[in-house]
Amino acid sequence: MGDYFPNVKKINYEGPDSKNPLSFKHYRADEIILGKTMAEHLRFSVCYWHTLKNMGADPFGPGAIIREYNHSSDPMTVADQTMDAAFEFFAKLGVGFWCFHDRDIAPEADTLAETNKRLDTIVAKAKKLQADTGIKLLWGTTNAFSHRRFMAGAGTNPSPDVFAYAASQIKKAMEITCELGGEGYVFWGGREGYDTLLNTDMGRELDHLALLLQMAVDYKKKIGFTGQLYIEPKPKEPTKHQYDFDSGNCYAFLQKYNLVDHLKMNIEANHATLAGHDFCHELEYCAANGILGSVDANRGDLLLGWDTDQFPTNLYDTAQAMYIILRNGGFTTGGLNFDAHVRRQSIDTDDLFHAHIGGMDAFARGLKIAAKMIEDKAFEQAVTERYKGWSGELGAKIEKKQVGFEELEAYTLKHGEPKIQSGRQELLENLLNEYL
Ligand code: XLS
Ligand code: NI
Ligand code: NI
Repeated sequence: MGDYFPNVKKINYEGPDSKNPLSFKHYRADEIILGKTMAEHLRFSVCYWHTLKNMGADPFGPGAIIREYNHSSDPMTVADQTMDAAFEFFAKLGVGFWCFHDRDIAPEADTLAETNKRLDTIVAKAKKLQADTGIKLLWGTTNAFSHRRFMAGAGTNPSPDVFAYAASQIKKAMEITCELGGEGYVFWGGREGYDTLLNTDMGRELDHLALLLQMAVDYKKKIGFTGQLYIEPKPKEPTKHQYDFDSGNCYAFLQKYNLVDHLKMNIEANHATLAGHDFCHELEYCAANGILGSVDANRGDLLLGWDTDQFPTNLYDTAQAMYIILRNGGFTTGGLNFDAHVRRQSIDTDDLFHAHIGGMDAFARGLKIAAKMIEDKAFEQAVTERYKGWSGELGAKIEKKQVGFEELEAYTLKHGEPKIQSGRQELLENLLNEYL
């Protein structure tokens, strides 16, 4: 491990009264909530691409952040030092997991063979650091969107040669994820979408995307990789219209191509809002359909309207998100991965710690609030009450498919105008605020 963050020691829980900004006020890894530790519930993960590699570049200028591990002119020295810095950071923060894209951890060389060799070198190092620290890989993924060869997509590229390149890259990324004991593997559609329909055969592109995923499912079996596969929906950016628009859209795609048993969703908060939903809508949709897998924990900025990938700080969101996640049985293979980066002006290494500490405390509070909401059953009772008609005779007959239009018409003619009830939204919103 490195010594790239010398000013920061291990971050400890000091409680809500502490004035030390480099401490947790709410996240106490071993505190038991509803029968599990906070660490087991929250399964925090640091992402390599933002936390280690993002230097604050935006569409108007290059990065403004300078990191000690990033100085060498030799790209493999940078990769090696970055891995040391990464594990120093993970360990000081006290997270259990990390995530990476293949190209984050080792730079691309002139040929695929040479690139894969570089990956092997870095993966051997990561494996050792994982063993030394006990930090595990939540998921791995492929960057098949940055290189110019992927400008028109990877699986949906008009060229089968580019499709083949993407497949080769995913093959290797799945192998190294398996080698590192990864608990999952993510497919974010990168540039799988279109900028104009005038040059696009949408039906064919969707068929190809499904073929690529089917190959991944087959190869997973072949190499004995037992991690969970996920799709990460996102509606736009970089293309005007990404095919994996939202979880509803992805679910339809998976069903059409018989992939639904093999992939779950990795829901990113900022992608949910870009799709015109909110974070909780996407989580609840997945929970309702048995496809909730993992979470990219971040937030957007309503006024900017793009994927700003900010750290989550909003308790209203984290509490309601944890309420959904807990009622769905909690995470199994998934976790809360901070797919978030500090702002361009946050140039100090301390800022990286403040960002993650804030996100972890926001979710720790969310967890505690959600646990209390579950224990009190107030919201559960309100929902049960609202649907209680369905436990009566008529509701049961409809749900059991014992009646059709004719029987329901006869019932309505007999009983007349239905009784209606208040939705009680304001009451419930006020109640939620009592918990915050
Ligand atoms: C980009 C995505 C990406 C995925 C992993 O918007 O969020 O970071 O999480 O490829
Ligand atoms: Ni993401
Ligand atoms: Ni994002």
